[in-house]
Amino acid sequence: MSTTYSRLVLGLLATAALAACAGNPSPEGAAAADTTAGVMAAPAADSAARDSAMRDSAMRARADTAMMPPDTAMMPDTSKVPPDTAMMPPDTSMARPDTSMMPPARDTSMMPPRDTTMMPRSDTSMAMARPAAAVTAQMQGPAGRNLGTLTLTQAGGGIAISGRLTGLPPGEHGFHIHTAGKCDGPSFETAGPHWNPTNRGHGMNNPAGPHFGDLTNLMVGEDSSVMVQATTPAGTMNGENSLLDGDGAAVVIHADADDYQSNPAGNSGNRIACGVVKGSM
Ligand SMILES: [Cu+2]
Repeated sequence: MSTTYSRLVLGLLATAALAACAGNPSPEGAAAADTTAGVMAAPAADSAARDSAMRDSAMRARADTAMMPPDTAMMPDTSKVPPDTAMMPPDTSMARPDTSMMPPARDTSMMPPRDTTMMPRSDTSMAMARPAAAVTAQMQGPAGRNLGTLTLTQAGGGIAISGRLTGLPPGEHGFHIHTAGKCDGPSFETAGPHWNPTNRGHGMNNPAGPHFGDLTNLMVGEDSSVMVQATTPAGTMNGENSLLDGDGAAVVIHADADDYQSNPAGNSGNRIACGVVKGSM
């Protein structure tokens, strides 16, 4: 076989292979073209070398036979597309774990408190008030000074009140929930009488008592602060005879100690602090 004839055969084979390759842009197709054309650089690992070798082969074939379509020499470039495309799925799969990891982290931190507070209550009337599942009373002095915030929660047979207050006169002070959600200083008379939906007498030591709103006296320290931890003898946040009724409620502190039996407020004197109960559960 003469050199010229051999080149002609190789050129024809390369043309056929490249034409086939054009219809199959996969790297496997390009590799098949290399093998069929007998290109010496075929073992080269990188596609750049392979492209270069194929281009050389195509140019030789064109020079010898003039049968090679000009644009066929460009075809090996299409073999560069599949590698780029093959890189994209890993990128997409990399983004997926990040997205799937983040929502659970948020959900885990947010869900338990809501679930825990929502679970015991199953009646539909409370479902309406779910967005703000907290009830508080920001206590203020006669001139409007902020003394601290108390938190109210449903606790067994009554309403539990807790929090830290400051700026109060040291000593023992009557402490009640009054029936109206209004705290107009300096007398706070707008808070009305004690929360007493069942019309009982005042005080735990009163045979006819107590009021739902009766609480144990606050013992304010010499530093004028007190840690409040008290529970009403009865009452609920919602439903019949509830704290969160139409006119609301207020937490009130008196100047003197409550004797737990005298009507209507245990001889506890003036109202020196008041906080409107706000929120819902
Ligand atoms: Cu009172």
